[in-house]
Amino acid sequence: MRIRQHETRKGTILCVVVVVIMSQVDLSYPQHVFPEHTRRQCSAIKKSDIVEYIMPGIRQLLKEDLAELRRRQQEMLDAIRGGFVLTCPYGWVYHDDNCYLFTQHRSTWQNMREHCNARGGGYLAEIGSREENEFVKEELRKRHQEHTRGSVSYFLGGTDREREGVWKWIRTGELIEFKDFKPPEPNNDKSEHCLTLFEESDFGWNDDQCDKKLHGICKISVGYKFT
Ligand SMILES: [Ca+2]
Ligand SMILES: [Ca+2]
Repeated sequence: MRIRQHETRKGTILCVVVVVIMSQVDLSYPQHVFPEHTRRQCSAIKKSDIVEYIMPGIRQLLKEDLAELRRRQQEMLDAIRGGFVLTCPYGWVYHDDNCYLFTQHRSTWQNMREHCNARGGGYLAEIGSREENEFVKEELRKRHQEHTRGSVSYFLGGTDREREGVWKWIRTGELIEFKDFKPPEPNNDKSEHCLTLFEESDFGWNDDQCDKKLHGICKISVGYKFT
């Protein structure tokens, strides 16, 4: 009796598994895939059988996912208790572990550097890749869809004031490798030594005068301790 029960249970499990698999590839599975005795056995499967054999597995998976979510939540709480902010402050935009602030006010390049620094130790943005450049340009396009006339510029943290045509990031002194100047820029027209993104060229790069009052883009690492 016990052996018979065991075999019936095995057959039911087999049917449940086969039905689940075959229903993904062939909706007409019972008619030509299984022999007669298998079809009879499978047709006897009840909803309660599926609940008995499949649901425990699903419940276990849900438990594991929940445990993982709890672990990650705890990690975040620990980080916040340690004084580190893992998301950007209000008004900043998150991208790839960095926060970006697109200033609404305008000031000179030097004053904009100080403004960024006063915002929790940020700096005038450095752009290190085509992907990051595209992110920044897309953010600017969103902000200037209608209300400007192509004349808006945003300072970045690059300059060639030490040596004409040699572009460096002011914070680190490193040479700028990725560039997105749109010809005829950089043209050093009337001594332009500060790097901007210029709306007229769909926010391509431009050299502009450092004493102009323009918008700026501040940047800071997302793990930085804001004070
Ligand atoms: Ca220049
Ligand atoms: Ca220029």
